[in-house]
Order: sequence, then C-alpha cells, then structure tokens
Amino acid sequence: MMRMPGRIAPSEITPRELFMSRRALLAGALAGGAAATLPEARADTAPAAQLEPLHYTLNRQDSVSLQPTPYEDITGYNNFYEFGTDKSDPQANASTLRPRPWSLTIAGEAEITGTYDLQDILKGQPLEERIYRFRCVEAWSMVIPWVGFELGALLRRFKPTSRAKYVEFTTLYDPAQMPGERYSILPWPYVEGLRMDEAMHPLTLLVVGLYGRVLPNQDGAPLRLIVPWKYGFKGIKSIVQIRFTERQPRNTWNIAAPDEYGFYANVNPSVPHPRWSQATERVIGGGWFARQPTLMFNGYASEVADLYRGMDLRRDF
Ligand SMILES: Nc1nc2c(c(=O)[nH]1)N[C@H]1C(S)=C(S)[C@@H](COP(=O)(O)O)O[C@H]1N2
Ligand SMILES: [Mo]
Repeated sequence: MMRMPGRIAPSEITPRELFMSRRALLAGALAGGAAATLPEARADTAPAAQLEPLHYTLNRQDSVSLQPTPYEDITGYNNFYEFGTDKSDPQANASTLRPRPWSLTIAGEAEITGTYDLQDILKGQPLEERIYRFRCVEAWSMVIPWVGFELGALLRRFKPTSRAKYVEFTTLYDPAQMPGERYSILPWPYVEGLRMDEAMHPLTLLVVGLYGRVLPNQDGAPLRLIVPWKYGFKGIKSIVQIRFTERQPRNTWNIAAPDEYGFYANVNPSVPHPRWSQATERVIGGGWFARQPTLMFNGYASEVADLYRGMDLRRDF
C-alpha cells in the first residue's frame, strides 16, 4: 500500500537526500537571480529573478514520501489545451506566453477587491515546497515537488464576506499568447471553481514553481492552482482572476462534457469515468506498464474525507 502523506521515515532519506541536494543547488542559484539556471529551452522567458520569491522551505509534514517524477516528464507531458491537445504540445508551444509582468484580479464577495501586480501580491509571502501526488482524470499520475503557498492565506487577506460560498478561477484569455484559444476545442477562457471550505483547506495550494524553479510556462506560469485530492483538471493554470461567489461557479470540463466531468472531481477509484475505469493509474516516468491502484481522494482521505460527509459521491462526482 502507498503511504499516506506524513513524515518521512529515516530509512527513506538516502535517495531523497541526493534529490534534495541537487535542488538546493538550483534554489541557491535562483536566489542569486541567475537566469542561466533555467532550462535552455526556456531562454526566451523572463529571468527567474523577476519572480523573486523562490526562497522556500520544505514542508515535510504535508509531503508524501515518494520519489518525485522526473522533471522532464513533469514539464514534457502536460495538459494545457491553450497550447494544443497533445501531451507534448504545451512544451513545444508555450513560449508565446509572457508570464511576467502579470496582473491578478480579486473580485466578487470580498471587502477588498482590485487588480494587482502579481509581484506585489507575492511580496513577503513565504513559499513552501510540498511533494504531492497528482492524479489526472485520464488515469495517469505523477509525484510533483511544487513550490507555492496556501490559497487560504491569500484569500483571507481580501476579507471574503459571508456571502462568499465559492471561489471561481479564470485563466488568461489572449489568443495571441495562447494560440489554442483560436480554436473552439473548449469554451474559453478556462474556468474552475472550489467550494469555500475546499479553497480554505490547508492542502490547497497556489503554485509558482516546481523542483525549486519558477514554473515553466507549460505547467501554468506564473500562478496555478493545485488541489491534490481532486483530478488534475481542477488545477487551473495561468490564473488572471479569483472571484468570490455566492453560487457554485461552472468549470470548463463540466461545461464541455457534463456527463463525464463534475464540479467536485474528487479522485474516486470506485466511480468510473463513463468511458474508462478509475480503479488504477499509469505511473508517468515509470514506463508504459507501470500501474498502481488509485486511492480514495488520491491518498488524502484522512485529511479531506470530512469535507464530503453526508454527500452522495456517485451523484456529486
Ligand atoms: N488553463 C488550463 N488549465 C489546465 C488545463 C488546461 O487545459 N488549461 N488542463 C488541466 C488538466 S486536464 C490537467 S491534468 C492539469 C495538468 O497539469 P500539468 O500539465 O502541469 O501536469 O492542468 C489542468 N489545468
Ligand atoms: Mo487532466
């Protein structure tokens, strides 16, 4: 059985230490503002130093003790339909995205709203690394060392009112930067939503980096959502707006195919997708035949099952 997220046993430290020390070097270089430490294919993007805060601490408590998927897979096997529908398209095409400077609008049912420069929002915001399981609705999985901070910490700064029951997220709409938006494969811009308690849950992250580096464009630069107990499509990329709402927002995959993708999208091995089983998952980076059982809530049941007590998870899928 897979271990639940928790502390890392001493017996597991040796292979991790190699991994950690490699990343410590990278983090140190980035803190010095050396753009040259970014992968060469990203030389056309702005220097990492412009997104200053890649100083971070590892949050072991909330990390899984699993070997992370190789960087090449995390950044080369993506879903980001704004840049094409093949898994290799985002890496090939996302260099047209300009993630810096970036504006983020906070709107809706909150005492404080407005449009802010992302750098101002991130100023003084401590960053953590958390190694999370990641499960795509297409029945594949990865283990990803994200760098980010709790969404709830940001939301509270804007003082949501008592009418704020949900949070809606919106991706950039700019076909010049995101050429896939010229084609109606999905309704644009991409949108997602969370119930307020899901948004405020301490496992829910806003992510600005992975493997200690600024997020590459194809992974949702400069700011994306990660909700580790939900299918990957909840993890909306390149966010330009966060809006507090009274009513449940729509989400892109639910609009596109409501019988196949719900609002909750909780990882659930016992509720099959109409066209495939969700009982197992392909382990990306482990070869074509590497499969493992899918865990309820992607292994995070002890932390999040309470949020859904009393709900029929077959109906609210
Ligand atoms: N804006 C936007 N966000 C998106 C998507 C997308 O197509 N557009 N795809 C989603 C899906 S289906 C998945 S599995 C994850 C993939 O994240 P990754 O490429 O960083 O692994 O991003 C999600 N966020
Ligand atoms: Mo996905």
